[in-house]
Amino acid sequence: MLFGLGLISLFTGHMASDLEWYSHRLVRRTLYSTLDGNYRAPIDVWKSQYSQYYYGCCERGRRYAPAVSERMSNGYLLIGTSGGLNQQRTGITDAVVVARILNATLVVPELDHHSFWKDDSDFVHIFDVDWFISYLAKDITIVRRVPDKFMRSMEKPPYTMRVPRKSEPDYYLDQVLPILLRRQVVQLTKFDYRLANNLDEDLQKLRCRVNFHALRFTKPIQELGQSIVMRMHKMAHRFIAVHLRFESDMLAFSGCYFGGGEKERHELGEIRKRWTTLPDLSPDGERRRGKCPLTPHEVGLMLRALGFSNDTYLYVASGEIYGGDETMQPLRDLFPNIYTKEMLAEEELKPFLPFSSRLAAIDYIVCDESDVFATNNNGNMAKILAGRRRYMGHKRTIRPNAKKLSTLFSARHQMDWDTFAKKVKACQRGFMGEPDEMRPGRGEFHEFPSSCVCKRPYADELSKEVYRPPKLVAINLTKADSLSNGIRRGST
Ligand SMILES: *[C@@H]1O[C@H](CO)[C@@H](O)[C@H](O)[C@H]1NC(C)=O
Ligand SMILES: *[C@@H]1O[C@H](CO)[C@@H](O)[C@H](O)[C@H]1NC(C)=O
Ligand SMILES: CC(=O)N[C@H]1CO[C@H](CO)[C@@H](O)[C@@H]1O
Repeated sequence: MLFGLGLISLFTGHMASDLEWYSHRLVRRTLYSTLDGNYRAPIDVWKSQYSQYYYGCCERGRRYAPAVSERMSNGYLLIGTSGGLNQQRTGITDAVVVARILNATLVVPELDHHSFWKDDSDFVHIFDVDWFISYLAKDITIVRRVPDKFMRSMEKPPYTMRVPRKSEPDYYLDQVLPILLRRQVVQLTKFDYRLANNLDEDLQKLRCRVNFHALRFTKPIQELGQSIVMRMHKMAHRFIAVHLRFESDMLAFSGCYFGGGEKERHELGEIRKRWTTLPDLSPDGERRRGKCPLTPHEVGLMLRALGFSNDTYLYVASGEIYGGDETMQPLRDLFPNIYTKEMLAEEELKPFLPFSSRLAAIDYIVCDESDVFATNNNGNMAKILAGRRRYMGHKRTIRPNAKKLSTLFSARHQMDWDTFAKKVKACQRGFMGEPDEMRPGRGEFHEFPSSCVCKRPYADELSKEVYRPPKLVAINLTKADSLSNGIRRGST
């Protein structure tokens, strides 16, 4: 099989990377199989052992064309983003790439003020706009607004259109470019994830430059976020940030049942009436399909089962938790050291309180800087941060395998703790933020920015070892030994 793949890799670069993936995977399997013959070695819950072999990379290629100047560009692109902070981030990222594809001048995007999150903040309130413009100066030209003299000379208001989600670059060249050339100003509305998942490498790397570098929060947001991180680190050498989506609206929308009896069914049912077009869902069916966010209690059980001890410090990033303290108590019982931004920065937080996006940005910073990031959901923030943390050196990121865990949670009382813990570990394999969990090109680019994750030369050395198994076993037994010791120490 390897020989076949190797041959194909002579012809296409793409297959070559698949081959690397396979061989790397094989090495890991061999590694694990030396431990108990069952590919089930424990992993270090705080840090991926393989992260050191990868680094983020998104430099411009050598033949990358310079940015088109405002004077030479094909026109001005106005963008209206949609959704909450993280959905808007994907929109801004794709807006930059679309401007590059069209040789357009990008006007600083407008943020959505009417989403569920209702926030009047503009781009300049959330993101450092000067940095955004200058960081991307070699990619595209960005201006704060369409020049006045231009606006005055326009006979009609700007042409407005809404492109389908995940459109190919050709769609923009065929459908948007002719209008841009004719009208000189085009406005794209409801703009979030509007470019295809797979683009050519230059454009994927541009996505990473925008998302991971050009979009920097404003100074007040950055400073408060960092000081909360410092306060956490002052108390604990390392901490887990847990992002809990457990607001009543969100739970009602999911159609799931969370064990709160008639009271919950009634309350969430009432909220659900707000949306007239929601389909009738079976709560059990949704749970089995892995569509339900974990309860705070379930998140706690998962983390404890994975091996985090009860003295671990947790930072909880969330909106208003449905059921409040009562819902949080079971998590607090499992992890007594729980902190939130409200607890760590009560006074300093006040100016931010009216702005949900700025609050979300502060949580984003703390979650990004945490040693371990865990979520109870698979929403936009979870995806965006999972991708970012891969790029930033595969910092441990734990996302629940809700489909498998749901069965396990419902059978929790039919087994002892050790059996439960072992099964949770097995369920979570492939959901721990390890470098090779996903094949390059699979998944959403924001979650797994494979074009912007490079391997250090040593990783290739390691891959080659697969052809010499005896030596491999000798090498890695040593490593595996110290690893499993680390785990045993960590869980006591
Ligand atoms: C954009 O400009 C480059 C040169 O910088 C040119 O090769 C390309 O064809 C232009 N594309 C469009 C859509 O104008
Ligand atoms: C952790 O659990 C142990 C018993 O297993 C208990 O003695 C200790 O007080 C707990 N620590 C915290 C911080 O609750
Ligand atoms: C040949 C080789 O790289 N062996 C390594 C196996 O792992 C141990 C423990 O980390 C290293 O000390 C060896 O150098």
